[in-house]
Amino acid sequence: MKPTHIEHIGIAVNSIEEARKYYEEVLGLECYAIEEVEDQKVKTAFFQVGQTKIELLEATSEDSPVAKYIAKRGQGIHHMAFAVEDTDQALKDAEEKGIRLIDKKSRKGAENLNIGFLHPKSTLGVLTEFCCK
Ligand code: CMX
Repeated sequence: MKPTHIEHIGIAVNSIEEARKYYEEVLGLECYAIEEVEDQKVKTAFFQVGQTKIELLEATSEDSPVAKYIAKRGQGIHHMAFAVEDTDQALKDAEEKGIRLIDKKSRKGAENLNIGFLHPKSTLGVLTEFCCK
């Protein structure tokens, strides 16, 4: 398993409608998609920056991981996602190296990617995602 690039950086925000103004009006980026991921209890908004995307994350319910994150730490960088060839294989490789998994198997995330998370307590405090098409 060797990540090819950073696929996206997830940023927890209180409101996409409010937060997108900074990305659009100050950074001059274009929001090319807004999508709700029911399974993850988030609404997402995407901005492309080279090979990498910025993914704004707004909680859609009080028990959303993003709502819990903001309640504890405030708005900010929530996770980093690496593009890998095969998410299930990458999860397996990480587990074999002693990393605690959140997802034993990949699931469908935004943009129909196959995603899987590693636990931040096992990855130096950075919630880490693998994803592939
Ligand atoms: N980054 C770093 N640390 C985090 C974190 C994050 N995003 N979220 C939680 N933590 C830390 C907490 O600060 C806490 O640490 P302390 O015990 O030192 O206080 C610890 O992890 C446990 O956190 P918690 O608030 O008790 O929350 P849970 O254990 O219930 O859940 C986690 C934490 C990471 C397992 C959960 O948020 C999760 O499963 N995340 C993966 C799914 C997800 O985040 N989906 C949203 C985005 C999906 C998308 O991009 O489509």
